[in-house]
Amino acid sequence: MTQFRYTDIRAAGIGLDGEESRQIEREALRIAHEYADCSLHDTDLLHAVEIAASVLPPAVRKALIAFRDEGNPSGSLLLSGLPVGTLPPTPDVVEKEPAWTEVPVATLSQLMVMSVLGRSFSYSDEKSGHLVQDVCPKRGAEERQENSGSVLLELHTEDGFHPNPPHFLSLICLREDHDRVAATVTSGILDILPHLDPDTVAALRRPEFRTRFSTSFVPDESVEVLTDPMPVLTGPAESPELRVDFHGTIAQTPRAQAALDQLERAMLGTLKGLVLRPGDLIVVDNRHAVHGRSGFAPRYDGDDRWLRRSFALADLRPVNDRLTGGRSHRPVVTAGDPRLSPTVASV
Ligand SMILES: O=C(O)CCC(=O)C(=O)O
Ligand SMILES: [Fe+2]
Repeated sequence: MTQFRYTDIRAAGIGLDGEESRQIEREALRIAHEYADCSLHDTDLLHAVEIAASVLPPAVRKALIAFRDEGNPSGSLLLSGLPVGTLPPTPDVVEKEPAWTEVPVATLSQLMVMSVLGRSFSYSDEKSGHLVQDVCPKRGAEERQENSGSVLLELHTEDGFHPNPPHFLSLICLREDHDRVAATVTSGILDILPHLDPDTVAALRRPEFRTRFSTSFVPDESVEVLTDPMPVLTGPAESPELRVDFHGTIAQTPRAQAALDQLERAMLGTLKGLVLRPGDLIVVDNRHAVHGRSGFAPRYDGDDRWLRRSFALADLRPVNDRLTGGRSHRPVVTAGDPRLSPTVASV
Protein backbone atom coordinates (compact mmCIF):
# COMPACT_ATOMS: atom_id res chain seq x y z
CA MET A 1 0.00 0.00 0.00
CA THR A 2 1.52 3.37 -0.96
CA GLN A 3 -1.55 5.60 -0.89
CA PHE A 4 -4.57 5.96 1.37
CA ARG A 5 -8.13 6.16 0.11
CA TYR A 6 -9.92 9.02 1.83
CA THR A 7 -12.77 11.52 1.66
CA ASP A 8 -11.39 14.96 0.90
CA ILE A 9 -12.14 17.44 3.70
CA ARG A 10 -10.97 20.64 2.00
CA ALA A 11 -14.54 21.89 1.53
CA ALA A 12 -15.24 21.41 5.26
CA GLY A 13 -12.29 23.59 6.28
CA ILE A 14 -12.55 27.11 7.68
CA GLY A 15 -10.95 29.62 5.36
CA LEU A 16 -9.35 32.91 6.40
CA ASP A 17 -9.53 35.78 3.94
CA GLY A 18 -6.60 37.94 2.87
CA GLU A 19 -7.18 40.69 5.43
CA GLU A 20 -7.59 38.22 8.31
CA SER A 21 -4.40 36.53 7.26
CA ARG A 22 -2.49 39.83 7.02
CA GLN A 23 -3.62 40.81 10.53
CA ILE A 24 -2.24 37.57 11.95
CA GLU A 25 0.97 38.07 10.00
CA ARG A 26 1.40 41.58 11.43
CA GLU A 27 0.95 40.28 14.99
CA ALA A 28 3.40 37.44 14.35
CA LEU A 29 6.03 39.85 12.99
CA ARG A 30 5.55 42.18 15.94
CA ILE A 31 6.17 39.35 18.42
CA ALA A 32 9.09 38.06 16.34
CA HIS A 33 10.67 41.49 16.46
CA GLU A 34 10.13 41.92 20.19
CA TYR A 35 11.37 38.42 21.13
CA ALA A 36 13.97 37.94 18.39
CA ASP A 37 16.65 36.82 20.86
CA CYS A 38 14.42 34.40 22.78
CA SER A 39 13.84 30.69 22.59
CA LEU A 40 10.30 29.70 21.63
CA HIS A 41 10.18 28.17 25.11
CA ASP A 42 10.45 31.61 26.70
CA THR A 43 7.49 32.11 29.02
CA ASP A 44 6.98 35.79 28.15
CA LEU A 45 7.05 35.00 24.44
CA LEU A 46 4.45 32.26 24.91
CA HIS A 47 2.25 34.57 26.93
CA ALA A 48 2.56 37.21 24.19
CA VAL A 49 1.48 34.59 21.64
CA GLU A 50 -1.53 33.61 23.72
CA ILE A 51 -2.59 37.23 24.11
CA ALA A 52 -2.07 37.87 20.39
CA ALA A 53 -4.34 34.93 19.54
CA SER A 54 -7.27 37.31 20.01
CA VAL A 55 -6.44 38.47 16.48
CA LEU A 56 -7.71 35.12 15.11
CA PRO A 57 -11.12 35.67 13.48
CA PRO A 58 -14.05 34.91 15.85
CA ALA A 59 -15.30 32.06 13.63
CA VAL A 60 -11.88 30.40 13.83
CA ARG A 61 -11.66 30.84 17.60
CA LYS A 62 -15.18 29.47 18.03
CA ALA A 63 -14.40 26.40 15.93
CA LEU A 64 -11.20 25.80 17.90
CA ILE A 65 -12.97 26.22 21.24
CA ALA A 66 -15.72 23.78 20.25
CA PHE A 67 -13.14 21.30 18.95
CA ARG A 68 -11.14 21.65 22.18
CA ASP A 69 -14.14 21.04 24.44
CA GLU A 70 -16.31 18.64 22.48
CA GLY A 71 -14.20 17.23 19.65
CA ASN A 72 -15.95 16.01 16.52
CA PRO A 73 -16.54 12.59 14.96
CA SER A 74 -13.60 12.75 12.55
CA GLY A 75 -11.20 14.02 15.22
CA SER A 76 -9.71 16.70 12.99
CA LEU A 77 -10.24 20.34 12.06
CA LEU A 78 -8.88 22.19 9.03
CA LEU A 79 -8.02 25.88 8.80
CA SER A 80 -6.91 27.39 5.49
CA GLY A 81 -5.34 30.66 4.48
CA LEU A 82 -3.01 31.16 7.46
CA PRO A 83 0.04 33.28 6.70
CA VAL A 84 3.37 31.48 6.32
CA GLY A 85 5.61 34.45 5.46
CA THR A 86 8.81 34.36 3.43
CA LEU A 87 10.46 30.96 3.56
CA PRO A 88 14.01 29.65 3.33
CA PRO A 89 14.64 26.42 1.35
CA THR A 90 13.11 23.25 2.78
CA PRO A 91 15.70 21.77 5.15
CA ASP A 92 16.79 18.22 4.33
CA VAL A 93 19.37 17.45 7.02
CA VAL A 94 18.98 17.89 10.74
CA GLU A 95 21.94 20.30 11.03
CA LYS A 96 20.30 22.70 8.60
CA GLU A 97 16.99 23.00 10.47
CA PRO A 98 16.16 26.70 10.54
CA ALA A 99 15.80 28.67 13.75
CA TRP A 100 12.23 29.77 14.47
CA THR A 101 13.28 33.34 13.65
CA GLU A 102 13.80 32.23 10.03
CA VAL A 103 10.14 31.15 9.78
CA PRO A 104 8.55 33.55 12.27
CA VAL A 105 5.18 34.05 10.63
CA ALA A 106 4.22 30.39 10.19
CA THR A 107 5.67 29.46 13.59
CA LEU A 108 3.90 32.13 15.61
CA SER A 109 0.61 31.78 13.68
CA GLN A 110 0.64 28.07 14.49
CA LEU A 111 1.39 28.73 18.15
CA MET A 112 -1.47 31.27 18.29
CA VAL A 113 -3.86 28.57 17.04
CA MET A 114 -2.46 26.02 19.51
CA SER A 115 -2.85 28.47 22.40
CA VAL A 116 -6.62 28.31 21.97
CA LEU A 117 -6.50 24.50 22.28
CA GLY A 118 -4.10 24.20 25.20
CA ARG A 119 -0.52 24.71 26.30
CA SER A 120 2.25 24.16 23.78
CA PHE A 121 4.91 21.65 24.81
CA SER A 122 7.47 19.28 23.31
CA TYR A 123 9.68 16.32 24.18
CA SER A 124 13.35 16.87 24.90
CA ASP A 125 14.02 13.47 23.29
CA GLU A 126 12.71 14.55 19.95
CA LYS A 127 13.99 17.11 17.42
CA SER A 128 16.13 18.81 20.09
CA GLY A 129 13.00 19.63 22.10
CA HIS A 130 11.91 22.24 19.54
CA LEU A 131 8.48 23.58 20.40
CA VAL A 132 7.62 23.65 16.70
CA GLN A 133 9.28 20.93 14.65
CA ASP A 134 10.07 20.62 10.96
CA VAL A 135 8.38 17.77 9.16
CA CYS A 136 10.22 17.27 5.90
CA PRO A 137 11.77 14.35 4.06
CA LYS A 138 15.30 13.48 5.11
CA ARG A 139 17.86 11.89 2.83
CA GLY A 140 18.47 8.30 3.92
CA ALA A 141 15.31 8.16 6.05
CA GLU A 142 12.95 7.42 3.14
CA GLU A 143 11.78 4.04 4.48
CA ARG A 144 11.42 5.06 8.12
CA GLN A 145 8.02 4.99 9.82
CA GLU A 146 8.64 8.53 11.07
CA ASN A 147 7.79 11.96 9.79
CA SER A 148 11.23 12.23 8.18
CA GLY A 149 10.36 9.31 5.87
CA SER A 150 8.58 9.48 2.54
CA VAL A 151 7.01 6.01 2.26
CA LEU A 152 3.42 5.72 3.46
CA LEU A 153 3.35 6.58 7.17
CA GLU A 154 0.94 4.17 8.83
CA LEU A 155 -1.98 5.33 10.95
CA HIS A 156 -1.06 6.17 14.53
CA THR A 157 -1.95 8.27 17.52
CA GLU A 158 1.04 10.45 18.33
CA ASP A 159 3.45 9.07 20.94
CA GLY A 160 1.01 6.45 22.22
CA PHE A 161 3.92 4.76 24.01
CA HIS A 162 4.55 7.85 26.16
CA PRO A 163 3.00 8.43 29.61
CA ASN A 164 2.03 11.96 28.47
CA PRO A 165 1.16 12.00 24.79
CA PRO A 166 -0.08 15.29 23.32
CA HIS A 167 -3.80 16.00 23.56
CA PHE A 168 -3.68 17.93 20.30
CA LEU A 169 -1.21 18.17 17.47
CA SER A 170 -1.22 20.50 14.54
CA LEU A 171 0.52 20.46 11.20
CA ILE A 172 0.85 23.66 9.18
CA CYS A 173 1.89 23.35 5.55
CA LEU A 174 4.67 25.56 4.23
CA ARG A 175 5.27 23.66 0.96
CA GLU A 176 3.53 20.81 -0.85
CA ASP A 177 5.38 17.84 -2.29
CA HIS A 178 6.31 18.25 -5.96
CA ASP A 179 3.65 15.83 -7.20
CA ARG A 180 0.94 16.99 -4.79
CA VAL A 181 0.17 13.45 -3.69
CA ALA A 182 1.27 13.49 -0.02
CA ALA A 183 -2.11 13.34 1.70
CA THR A 184 -2.43 13.77 5.45
CA VAL A 185 -5.29 11.54 6.65
CA THR A 186 -7.16 11.05 9.91
CA SER A 187 -9.76 8.66 11.28
CA GLY A 188 -11.80 9.43 14.37
CA ILE A 189 -12.85 6.78 16.87
CA LEU A 190 -16.39 8.23 16.98
CA ASP A 191 -16.72 7.77 13.21
CA ILE A 192 -15.79 4.11 13.42
CA LEU A 193 -17.34 2.91 16.70
CA PRO A 194 -20.62 2.03 14.93
CA HIS A 195 -18.64 -0.24 12.58
CA LEU A 196 -17.08 -2.29 15.39
CA ASP A 197 -18.84 -5.28 16.91
CA PRO A 198 -19.09 -5.51 20.73
CA ASP A 199 -16.51 -8.34 20.97
CA THR A 200 -13.96 -6.24 19.14
CA VAL A 201 -14.61 -3.25 21.38
CA ALA A 202 -14.28 -5.48 24.46
CA ALA A 203 -11.01 -6.92 23.13
CA LEU A 204 -9.62 -3.42 22.46
CA ARG A 205 -10.40 -2.52 26.07
CA ARG A 206 -8.27 -5.34 27.48
CA PRO A 207 -4.63 -4.61 28.41
CA GLU A 208 -3.28 -6.92 25.72
CA PHE A 209 -1.32 -4.49 23.53
CA ARG A 210 2.25 -3.26 23.80
CA THR A 211 3.55 -0.33 21.79
CA ARG A 212 7.15 0.13 20.69
CA PHE A 213 8.85 3.35 21.77
CA SER A 214 9.96 5.50 18.89
CA THR A 215 13.75 5.19 18.53
CA SER A 216 14.33 8.86 19.35
CA PHE A 217 12.86 8.24 22.82
CA VAL A 218 15.32 5.44 23.62
CA PRO A 219 18.99 6.18 24.48
CA ASP A 220 20.22 3.01 22.76
CA GLU A 221 18.58 2.76 19.33
CA SER A 222 19.55 -0.90 18.99
CA VAL A 223 17.29 -1.94 21.88
CA GLU A 224 13.56 -2.25 21.34
CA VAL A 225 11.56 -0.88 24.27
CA LEU A 226 7.87 -1.68 24.60
CA THR A 227 5.22 -0.29 26.89
CA ASP A 228 3.69 -2.55 29.49
CA PRO A 229 0.59 -4.29 28.14
CA MET A 230 -2.22 -1.75 27.88
CA PRO A 231 -5.61 -1.33 26.25
CA VAL A 232 -6.12 0.45 22.93
CA LEU A 233 -9.44 1.93 24.11
CA THR A 234 -10.13 3.44 27.53
CA GLY A 235 -12.74 5.74 29.04
CA PRO A 236 -16.42 6.33 28.37
CA ALA A 237 -18.32 3.81 26.23
CA GLU A 238 -19.73 6.45 23.89
CA SER A 239 -16.50 8.43 23.57
CA PRO A 240 -13.47 6.24 24.28
CA GLU A 241 -9.90 7.45 24.18
CA LEU A 242 -7.54 5.79 21.78
CA ARG A 243 -3.84 4.84 21.80
CA VAL A 244 -2.59 2.83 18.88
CA ASP A 245 0.06 2.72 16.19
CA PHE A 246 -0.59 0.23 13.41
CA HIS A 247 3.17 -0.02 12.88
CA GLY A 248 4.29 -0.04 16.51
CA THR A 249 1.46 -1.66 18.50
CA ILE A 250 1.90 -5.39 19.04
CA ALA A 251 -1.10 -7.48 20.07
CA GLN A 252 -0.22 -10.01 22.78
CA THR A 253 -2.97 -12.55 22.09
CA PRO A 254 -4.81 -13.86 19.02
CA ARG A 255 -8.07 -12.14 20.10
CA ALA A 256 -6.20 -8.87 20.55
CA GLN A 257 -4.65 -9.28 17.09
CA ALA A 258 -8.06 -9.92 15.51
CA ALA A 259 -9.46 -6.81 17.19
CA LEU A 260 -6.50 -4.70 16.10
CA ASP A 261 -6.95 -5.89 12.51
CA GLN A 262 -10.65 -5.06 12.62
CA LEU A 263 -9.95 -1.62 14.03
CA GLU A 264 -7.41 -0.92 11.28
CA ARG A 265 -9.79 -2.09 8.55
CA ALA A 266 -12.57 0.12 9.94
CA MET A 267 -10.24 3.11 10.16
CA LEU A 268 -8.88 2.61 6.68
CA GLY A 269 -12.47 2.56 5.46
CA THR A 270 -13.42 5.93 7.00
CA LEU A 271 -10.39 8.10 6.33
CA LYS A 272 -10.74 11.83 5.91
CA GLY A 273 -7.88 13.88 4.60
CA LEU A 274 -6.30 16.13 2.02
CA VAL A 275 -3.08 17.13 0.37
CA LEU A 276 -2.18 20.09 2.55
CA ARG A 277 -1.36 23.31 0.70
CA PRO A 278 0.69 26.25 1.97
CA GLY A 279 -1.29 28.06 4.68
CA ASP A 280 -3.39 24.98 5.57
CA LEU A 281 -3.27 23.88 9.18
CA ILE A 282 -4.84 20.65 10.36
CA VAL A 283 -5.48 20.00 14.05
CA VAL A 284 -5.79 16.41 15.26
CA ASP A 285 -7.54 15.38 18.48
CA ASN A 286 -4.88 12.88 19.53
CA ARG A 287 -7.06 11.19 22.16
CA HIS A 288 -9.74 10.39 19.62
CA ALA A 289 -8.13 10.09 16.21
CA VAL A 290 -5.27 8.47 14.35
CA HIS A 291 -3.39 10.16 11.55
CA GLY A 292 -1.04 9.10 8.78
CA ARG A 293 0.40 10.23 5.48
CA SER A 294 0.56 8.72 2.04
CA GLY A 295 3.89 8.13 0.28
CA PHE A 296 5.59 10.68 -1.96
CA ALA A 297 8.82 11.23 -3.88
CA PRO A 298 11.23 13.76 -2.37
CA ARG A 299 13.83 15.47 -4.56
CA TYR A 300 16.02 17.16 -1.93
CA ASP A 301 16.21 20.29 -4.04
CA GLY A 302 15.21 22.80 -1.34
CA ASP A 303 11.64 22.85 -2.63
CA ASP A 304 10.38 19.63 -1.02
CA ARG A 305 7.29 19.17 1.10
CA TRP A 306 7.60 21.07 4.38
CA LEU A 307 5.19 21.05 7.30
CA ARG A 308 5.74 22.25 10.84
CA ARG A 309 4.26 20.36 13.76
CA SER A 310 3.42 21.34 17.31
CA PHE A 311 1.80 19.72 20.33
CA ALA A 312 -0.51 20.97 23.07
CA LEU A 313 -1.68 19.61 26.41
CA ALA A 314 -5.00 20.69 27.90
CA ASP A 315 -3.30 21.48 31.21
CA LEU A 316 0.38 21.87 32.13
CA ARG A 317 -0.02 21.41 35.88
CA PRO A 318 0.11 17.58 35.86
CA VAL A 319 3.43 17.62 33.97
CA ASN A 320 5.09 20.75 35.33
CA ASP A 321 7.55 18.71 37.40
CA ARG A 322 8.55 16.75 34.29
CA LEU A 323 9.33 19.76 32.13
CA THR A 324 12.82 21.00 31.47
CA GLY A 325 14.31 23.83 29.42
CA GLY A 326 10.93 25.54 29.26
CA ARG A 327 8.17 23.27 27.96
CA SER A 328 10.12 20.10 27.01
CA HIS A 329 9.07 16.85 28.64
CA ARG A 330 12.10 15.10 30.16
CA PRO A 331 13.16 11.69 28.79
CA VAL A 332 11.16 8.81 30.25
CA VAL A 333 13.63 6.10 29.27
CA THR A 334 17.16 6.91 30.42
CA ALA A 335 20.42 4.92 30.59
CA GLY A 336 20.11 2.23 33.25
CA ASP A 337 16.35 1.88 32.81
CA PRO A 338 15.48 -1.80 33.35
CA ARG A 339 13.41 -1.66 30.16
CA LEU A 340 16.70 -1.36 28.26
CA SER A 341 17.63 -4.86 29.38
CA PRO A 342 17.16 -7.11 26.32
CA THR A 343 15.27 -9.78 28.27
CA VAL A 344 12.62 -7.32 29.44
CA ALA A 345 12.48 -5.41 26.20
CA SER A 346 12.28 -8.31 23.76
CA VAL A 347 8.90 -9.16 22.24
O1 LIG B 1 3.55 14.31 7.23
C1 LIG B 1 2.38 14.26 7.64
O2 LIG B 1 1.42 14.66 6.98
C2 LIG B 1 2.10 13.64 8.98
C3 LIG B 1 3.37 13.36 9.72
C4 LIG B 1 3.12 12.88 11.13
O3 LIG B 1 2.48 11.91 11.39
C5 LIG B 1 3.69 13.65 12.23
O4 LIG B 1 4.50 14.56 11.99
O5 LIG B 1 3.35 13.35 13.39
FE1 LIG C 1 2.35 11.60 13.56
